[in-house]
Amino acid sequence: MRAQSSRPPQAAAPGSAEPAPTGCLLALLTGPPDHDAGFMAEMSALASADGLQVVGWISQDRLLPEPSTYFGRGKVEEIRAEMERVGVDLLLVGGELTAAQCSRLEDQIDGRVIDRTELILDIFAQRARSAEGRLQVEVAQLRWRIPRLRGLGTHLSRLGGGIGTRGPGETKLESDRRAIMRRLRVLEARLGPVALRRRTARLGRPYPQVALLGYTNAGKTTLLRRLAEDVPAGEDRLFATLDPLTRAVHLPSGHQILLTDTVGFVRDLPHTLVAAFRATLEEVRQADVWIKLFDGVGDPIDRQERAIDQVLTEIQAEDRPTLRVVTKADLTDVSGDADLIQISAQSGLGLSVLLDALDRAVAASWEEAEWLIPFRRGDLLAHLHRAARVVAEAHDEHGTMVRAAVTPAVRAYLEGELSRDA
Ligand SMILES: Nc1nc2c(ncn2[C@@H]2O[C@H](COP(=O)(O)OP(=O)(O)OP(=O)(O)O)[C@@H](O)[C@H]2O)c(=O)[nH]1
Ligand SMILES: [Mg+2]
Repeated sequence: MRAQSSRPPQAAAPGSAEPAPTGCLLALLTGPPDHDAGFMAEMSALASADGLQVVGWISQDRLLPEPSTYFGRGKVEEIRAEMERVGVDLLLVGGELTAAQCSRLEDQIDGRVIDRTELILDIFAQRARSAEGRLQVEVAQLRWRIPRLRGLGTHLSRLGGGIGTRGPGETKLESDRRAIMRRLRVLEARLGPVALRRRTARLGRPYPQVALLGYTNAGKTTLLRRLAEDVPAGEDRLFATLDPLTRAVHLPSGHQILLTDTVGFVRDLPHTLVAAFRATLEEVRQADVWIKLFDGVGDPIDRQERAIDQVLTEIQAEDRPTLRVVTKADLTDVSGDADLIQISAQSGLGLSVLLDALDRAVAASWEEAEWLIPFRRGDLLAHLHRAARVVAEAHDEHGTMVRAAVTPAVRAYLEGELSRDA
C-alpha cells in the first residue's frame, strides 16, 4: 500500500538553486468541449509552474470519464506502458478525479497520480505569502485530502463490513481524519479575525472600489503597476499574485479610486479552492466596478470571460458595472469588438481611454445625497471631494451643506462618522 499522497520529492540539480523538474506523463480526455489545444497548453504551463516537466502525453477521445479509473481499461494499460517506456512514475491527469478513481488508477499504473486540482492546490501552496493566503490554502488542501485518506481502510472496505473491520487500520484512518478535522477547526477560527482585520483596514477611508478580474498571467499586476505607485512588477508565471493588492489610482476627473489586483483565474478553478479563497474573493464581491482584463495573446476572449463568470457565479457576486478590457495590444490586434477597450500596460497604449471609461463607470454606480458637515470635520469634506462627486456646497453657521454623489461604501462611512460626531 502506498503512503498517503504528498508532493513528489524533487532532487536538486548539482550546482543549481532551483530543484530539478520532476518528469511526468500528461494524460487527458480530448472529448469534453472544453478540452481543446488551449486546455492542453494550460496543463503544461500549470505543470511547469509546479516544477514538473511533461515528458510525453497521451489522450483519450471520450466525452465523460470512465467511472472506475477515469480512462478506459485499454488506455490505462497504454498509459502504464508509456510511463515505463519514458521512465517516469508520475502521471498528471488533465481533469478532476474522484478519490476512488485516483486510488484505483494509482494501483493499476503502479505510480503516483496527480490531477489538475491537486496540481493547482500545490502551486497555490508554494505561492501563498500572507498569513491569510497560507491559511486559505491549507484549508483547501485539508478539505481536498479528507476523502482521499488512504490507509488500511481501503483494504477493509474490500472485505466488507462486519466482524473484523474494526482493525488497527480503520482506527488509524479515523484518527487521521479526526486530526484533520481538528486542524480545520483551528484554521477556520484563525481565518475569521484575519479577514475581519483586512476588511476593517479597507473600510478605514473608503473610496470607490474597482476590482481587476482575469486569467492568471493576463497582466493584472502589470496594469496596476502602470496606474498606481509602489506595485511590484508582474511576473511571467502562473499565479504570481495570490494576495489581494490594493492601491490608490487617480482618475482624470480628479477622483480617487482603490484598484485591487487579486488572485488570477484559470478555466475550471477547482471548487475547493474557490471556496477556500472566499475571503480573498470578498474583495471582488465588495467592489463597485469590475474590470475584466483579457489576455490578448491568451485563450479566445469568450473562453476567458466564461472562466471569470464561472467564478463570479460561484462566489454569488451580483452584477456590477463592468469594463471589458483586452491587454497586450502591443503584441496583437484584437480590434473588431466595439465593446472592448484595447490597452497595453507595457507601452501605455489605450490607458487614457481606459481611465476615462473608468471615471464614467465609477460615476454610474453613485447615488446623490445631502449632509450637513460641521466645520471641525473639514477632513470629511476633503475626503468627499476625492472620493465622490460634489454637486453643491453651501455654508451656514453650523457647517457646510453638501450635496454629492457617492458609492454606498463611501456613504456608509460618511454617515457613520457624522453620527459618531453628533
Ligand atoms: N507585451 C506585453 N506583455 C505584458 C503586458 N502586460 C503584462 N505583460 C507580461 O505578461 C506577464 C504576466 O503579467 P502579470 O502582470 O504578472 O499578470 P497577472 O495577471 O498579474 O498574473 P497572476 O498574478 O499570475 O494572476 C509578465 O511577463 C508581463 O511582463 C503588455 O501589455 N504587453
Ligand atoms: Mg499578478
